[in-house]
Amino acid sequence: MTRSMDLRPGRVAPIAAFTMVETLMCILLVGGLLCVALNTVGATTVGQQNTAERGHAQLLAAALMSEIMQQSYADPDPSPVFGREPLEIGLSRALFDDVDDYDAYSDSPPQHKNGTEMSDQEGWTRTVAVEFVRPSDLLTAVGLEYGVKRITVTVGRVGDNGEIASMVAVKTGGMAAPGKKPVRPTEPLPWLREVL
Ligand SMILES: [Ca+2]
Ligand SMILES: [Ca+2]
Repeated sequence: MTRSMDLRPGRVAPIAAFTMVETLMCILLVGGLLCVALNTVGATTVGQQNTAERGHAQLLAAALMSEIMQQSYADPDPSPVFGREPLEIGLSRALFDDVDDYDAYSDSPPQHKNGTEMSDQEGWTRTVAVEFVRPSDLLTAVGLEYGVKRITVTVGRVGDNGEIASMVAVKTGGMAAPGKKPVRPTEPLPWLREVL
């Protein structure tokens, strides 16, 4: 941009201006900065949406887990089974009264316990898995009962294979509802072992 100016009398001083190359360089520079800014804004927006989705999914999982944890460890019927007892098979959870009734349960959109759909929850789905675990190893599902059931609630979007949020809790035979005979663990629970 620096040029020598002809200041002799009668000469008209040239007007300072950008060359075509300088103009193109400015356009490229501004365009590049604009792209970076838009990408940053886009990434921030997507991050906020993901955080909001995850928080919503966690609330849906917590609502169902809270309901499950209020149930008995085992059905009070004389012949309880793992899963739903015969009279509890239906479209809603209204008759569920022990934690393993919820095994393989799913709802989409999420429902209240009486079977009514939650408002404005279209597109969400919840699934439940209930498994036996050993008191000494809550991470590994086993085929025999040791007095501990692990409950996993998973929440996701319909059509998506991945989960957005999940929640895990355990229920022991010592947590039976009032009037229900507790199932005695066949080995001490880890925290009981430390106390004893
Ligand atoms: Ca049951
Ligand atoms: Ca039951």
